[in-house]
Amino acid sequence: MSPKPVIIDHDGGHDDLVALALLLGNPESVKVIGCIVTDADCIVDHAFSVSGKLMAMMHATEATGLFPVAKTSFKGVNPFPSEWRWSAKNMDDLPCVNIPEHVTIWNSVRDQNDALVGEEVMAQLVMSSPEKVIICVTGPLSCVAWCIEKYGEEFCKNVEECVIMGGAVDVKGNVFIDGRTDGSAEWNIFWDPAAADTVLMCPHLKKIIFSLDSTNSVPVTSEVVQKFGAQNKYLLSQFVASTWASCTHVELLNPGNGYYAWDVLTAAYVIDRGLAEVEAVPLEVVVEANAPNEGQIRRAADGAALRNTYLAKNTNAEFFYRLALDSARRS
Ligand code: AGV
Ligand code: CA
Repeated sequence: MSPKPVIIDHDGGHDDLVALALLLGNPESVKVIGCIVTDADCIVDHAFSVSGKLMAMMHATEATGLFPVAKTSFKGVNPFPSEWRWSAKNMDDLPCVNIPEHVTIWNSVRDQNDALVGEEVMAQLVMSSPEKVIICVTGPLSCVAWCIEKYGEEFCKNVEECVIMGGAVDVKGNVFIDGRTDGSAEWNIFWDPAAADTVLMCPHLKKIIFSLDSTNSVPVTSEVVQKFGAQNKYLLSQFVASTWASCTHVELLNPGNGYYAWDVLTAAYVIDRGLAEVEAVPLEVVVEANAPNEGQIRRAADGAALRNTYLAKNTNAEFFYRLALDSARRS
């Protein structure tokens, strides 16, 4: 089977960029045709740069194709904590993504990508694709919502499915702001609840949701990260391991609220459906501004058939970690 066309729509966190690396490391199964970056869990110029450097690295060493890397214009309703937003800056400085010959490739296409508008690029890539496209969303849903609102069915009919990291359904969320939130929302949805509402309510778009219910099975642990030492000769492996290595302290600082491979699991499912099971579950978003549970995703009373939403469950964690290790033996 020829590789499936995939757009990754991310927001520049550690695991967003590992998710991109994982997709790029599986060219037999997926062909990345676009990378859309939003100024949410990052400062967007840094995440734009790391994305381009990874693309260039894989182009130089594995002959994967170049594709548009485009920043969106969205600003969140509820911004991410500013201290989280610097991680892409650190990734941009890693030696493995700064090999001179690779950076030269990125620099030769950087300006033309810098001039793009992410939301327009997503719409055009989807609507002009000869084959239906999979969209892997590892940040807020603002861009997909914009495409639905602007182009409706013309856009939706060429999307195979949208595989989304977001929300917490039967488990606690991860937005804890003292005196403001009750901890039921998850950050990607909280950033732009109205966008999540537009996407979840759209009957024409098939959604597969990796909420905290499924991602809680895949913490980023020292045990997993240290296994990458055995394959450190590969640049892609160096990138994944260095990036994940800067996340393993989070659980120690905040027991029970550590760093997970949220986005990486979501992207891995695009590569291999064996990683989780899915169940049709009607979901709705709390959009009320300033409510303690603003941005919560919860089970809706009805509308299962209409909403076209599937919730991932029963994650196969061992299989996931193995896939992450295997995929990184490239470049
Ligand atoms: O809620 C998970 C989402 C994922 O898309 N992001 C991080 C992943 O990229 C927000 C987030 C939750 N906890 C975080 C987050 C933390 N401790 N540091 C950075 N981002
Ligand atoms: Ca993310």
